[in-house]
Amino acid sequence: MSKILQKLSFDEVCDRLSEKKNTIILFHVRPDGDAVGSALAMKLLLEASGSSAWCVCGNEFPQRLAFLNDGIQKSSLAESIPDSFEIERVISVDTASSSQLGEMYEIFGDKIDFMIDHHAKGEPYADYYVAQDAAAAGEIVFDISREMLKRGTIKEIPERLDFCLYAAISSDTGCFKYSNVTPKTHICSAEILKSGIDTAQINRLLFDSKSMEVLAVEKAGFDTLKMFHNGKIAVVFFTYQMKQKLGVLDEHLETLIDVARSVEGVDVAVAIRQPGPEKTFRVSTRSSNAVDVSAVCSYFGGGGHVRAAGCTIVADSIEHVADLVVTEVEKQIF
Ligand SMILES: [Mn+2]
Repeated sequence: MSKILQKLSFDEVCDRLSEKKNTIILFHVRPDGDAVGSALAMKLLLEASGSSAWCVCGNEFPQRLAFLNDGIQKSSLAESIPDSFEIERVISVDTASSSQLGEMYEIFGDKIDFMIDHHAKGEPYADYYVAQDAAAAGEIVFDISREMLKRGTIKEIPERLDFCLYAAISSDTGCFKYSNVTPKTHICSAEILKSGIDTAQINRLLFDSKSMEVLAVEKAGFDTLKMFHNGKIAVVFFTYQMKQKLGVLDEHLETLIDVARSVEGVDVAVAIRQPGPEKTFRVSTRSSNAVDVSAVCSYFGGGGHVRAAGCTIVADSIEHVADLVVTEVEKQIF
């Protein structure tokens, strides 16, 4: 029997979070700046309100985001939960569907109290608060933090909280460049800036500095670039063989899609990568105009936002995956 999931109001979320409980905060696999930033901010917030909290993910905190978790929590793996930590509550942030929790769903799935998210096309797996107009989960955690301050649940905004939230918001908006940015996004950021954190440094670390591994991936990815539909669709590949040859990790492949997206005239960018030797391919898509890539990815069982979505496809070759995806994108263009 599946339990009936309840849609929560903002106040109900704040009420539940105000209860002092040892809390596990889950966030999605292949974590990005929003997942890590909003989870860490939630930990700081809960600790300030008298709860204990620990962030957990199926993957380790990515190396490139180490500036966020450094000094707050060393590891995000389930093994890192202290033995003395008696779990009383499990929540998730920035995670639209249970599959995005990876193996953590098997461990914690039936214990999740509620989820806080901002994705339009998710499948709730617990009681949920989903603010689809929020550019990042960080924006929601920002609102919660200010509400808890107003209520007196916390006495002050914890040190580092705004730092984590700014990184979360900047990360999910591509440094305030994407179409998900709203006046509210800037209002949150303006409030955060008042705390005097070095936002230029955060943005440099998030966007203007890349490891040699990431640059090697982009270089190799550039050589695979293929254009379709009169230059409106750009596709880049990254096979398991390339991954082994360059000795890079999955976390180094995140900007691969930017190679396709940066080509002049491109409306839809597609990055296809093969994480392991199996014929299972991860597809990321980005749209710069009205093309709904979440519809494309939903067709293959995935999901995401209108302009940023992903799916997994099993096929005999990476070229075949490209054909399948391009055909679906073309249906959306017309
Ligand atoms: Mn997000």
